[in-house]
Amino acid sequence: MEIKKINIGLIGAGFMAKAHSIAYAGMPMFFWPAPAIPVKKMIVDMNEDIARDAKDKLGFESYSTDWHDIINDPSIAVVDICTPNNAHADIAIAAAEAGKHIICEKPLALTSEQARRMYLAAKKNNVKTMVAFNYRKTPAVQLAKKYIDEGAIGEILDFRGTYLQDWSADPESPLSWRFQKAVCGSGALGDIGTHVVDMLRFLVGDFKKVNARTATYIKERPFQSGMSDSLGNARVGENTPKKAVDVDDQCIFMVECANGAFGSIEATRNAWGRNNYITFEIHGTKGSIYFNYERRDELQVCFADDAADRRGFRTVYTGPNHPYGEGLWPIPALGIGYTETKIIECYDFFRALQDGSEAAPNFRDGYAIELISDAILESARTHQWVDVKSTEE
Ligand code: SOE
Repeated sequence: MEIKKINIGLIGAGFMAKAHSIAYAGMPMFFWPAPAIPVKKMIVDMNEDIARDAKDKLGFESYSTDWHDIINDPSIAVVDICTPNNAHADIAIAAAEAGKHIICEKPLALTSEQARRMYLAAKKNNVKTMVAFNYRKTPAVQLAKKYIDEGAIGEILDFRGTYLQDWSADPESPLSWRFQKAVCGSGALGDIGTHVVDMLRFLVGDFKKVNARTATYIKERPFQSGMSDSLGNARVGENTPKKAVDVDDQCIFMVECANGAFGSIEATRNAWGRNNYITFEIHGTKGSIYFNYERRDELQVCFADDAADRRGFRTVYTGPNHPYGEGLWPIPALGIGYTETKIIECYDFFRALQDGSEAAPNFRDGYAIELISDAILESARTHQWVDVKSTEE
């Protein structure tokens, strides 16, 4: 069987470049016949040593230090943006104008205004887009969506979500780009809170209003220049001057959804002992669902219709009978990892290219999440409920 090859140009050779490159290689091995064979054509990093190394390590055919080389290469059909957030908009808009399909790391942009321009450029040029909110691709999260859509927990009443990490809890960990508003846009909110927003929008529905508080507990950190980031593990030398942190360490907010459900979400990278603690619990009129990414093979469910003497949370281990099970592992509980979520993300994107459907989450979702983030930050300033603007306003 002849399967189409699609050339990829990837920009930004850090942590995410590794995750996406593994996904390009692995996707056809899991999902066969694959919707396309991704070909790792060119990788770009501003730092030539990093770019050259990444080419060899991640298996690209060529490298460059200038992302325009990807935009100007007519053989490249997909642009993959893995840079820090401040570079997303320029690259994505140039890629859309060159007619290239785009995968962009999260959050989509520095501001909702940038996100809007990205969304409109993609729409005008009719290119497919994906924002890499990969956690919704976890099979257990997709199973939660299936149960909800089938009505298995009835009408959703309320929910709560968390994303807790501890890699920035040490005040001596560096002020990397993730703490500089001009580069990242916002702190814990944009970096990790948006993942939970994406999952709960996907599961529960559109957010209508929010009421938020944010805090910056560690007011200054040793300054780290450049775009590399080892997530709290780096040390920048004892006498490194400190600079002010101008983004949130923590955000907590209440949500009212368009369908009437209420919820709360919290995000922090300063919760000692918590590593990648992404959780949600959703209560409906006929049951409840609980998920914790640190136990991502499992979905806990309770169905009100169970006999009274056996009602309670049960654990379903995802496997071949669950979403994406046809391509993953042959028995439940062999272990879903971060890589599998990225492989599924890649599969969904190439399926959209193949059949012309919309990928999800796409730039419209990414823009909607920027509008939610705006409302959260405004509410944190005013201490009022703030309405979330619609992407169509
Ligand atoms: C740092 O908080 C980070 O790398 C996030 O940026 C990612 O989106 C998350 O998946 C892991 O943690």
